[in-house]
Amino acid sequence: MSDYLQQLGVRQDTLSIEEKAFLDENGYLALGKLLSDQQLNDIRKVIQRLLDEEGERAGFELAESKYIRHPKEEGADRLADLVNKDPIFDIFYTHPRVLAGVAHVLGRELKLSSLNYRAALPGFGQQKLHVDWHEIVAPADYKVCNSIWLLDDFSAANGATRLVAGTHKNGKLPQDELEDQMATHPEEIIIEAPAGTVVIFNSHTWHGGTTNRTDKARRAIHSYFCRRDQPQQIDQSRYILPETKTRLSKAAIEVLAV
Ligand SMILES: O=C(O)CCC(=O)C(=O)O
Repeated sequence: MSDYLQQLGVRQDTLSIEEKAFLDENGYLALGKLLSDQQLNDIRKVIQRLLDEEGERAGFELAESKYIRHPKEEGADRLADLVNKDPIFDIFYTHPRVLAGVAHVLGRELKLSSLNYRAALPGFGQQKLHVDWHEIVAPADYKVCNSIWLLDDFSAANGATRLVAGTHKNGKLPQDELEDQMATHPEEIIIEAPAGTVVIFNSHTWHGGTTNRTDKARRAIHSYFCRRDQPQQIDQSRYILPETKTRLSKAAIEVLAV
């Protein structure tokens, strides 16, 4: 294990053999509830404060990135660069179980790509089934891996994420295979789980948002990682603030690769 992962508490057995096998086979893994109800309440308050403060500008960092093709999404609230917006978000890229899952997919040389918030607003949220990479990659040559942190209970009704298990290994891209990427896929599964749950998914697994048919926002944070030899979605060196550098451990700074 790389030193910085070890220092952050990642061990060979941080994920069980069964969990690793499930992730290999299906391209995703539910890690259980990693955030307490108190943490969830505190995080939701900070998110609301940022949405109020940033208003129309919210998520502007996405538009500044050349690695994000669709920075704006109708009916979705977005916030970006959470790394520099409150210490409450430190856990999202230093939690040993998340790092162990990402390291299992990408190998030990990994870094944070972006830490963003996405909420599917009532009536919106359906996305194309997609992968987060522009081309097919060989199995075991994965470049990107995501973790979704549920800030609300996810259900089939409120715009939970969908995934087509095993597609990270099929050597096919959804845009080449599907007539309608927006349509429900016969084999898709919906992540239904309580708030506080974290689900890792290999970003080469076909996935996407679904429509929120309730009257409340469906909120989540995406802690998105890439291999160390790949560009970050949000250039962490460009945005890092002195107070973030002072606050974080050397190992956490390594995860940001700044
Ligand atoms: O928030 C979700 O449910 C999935 C979001 C996603 O895959 C994306 O924005 O690319």
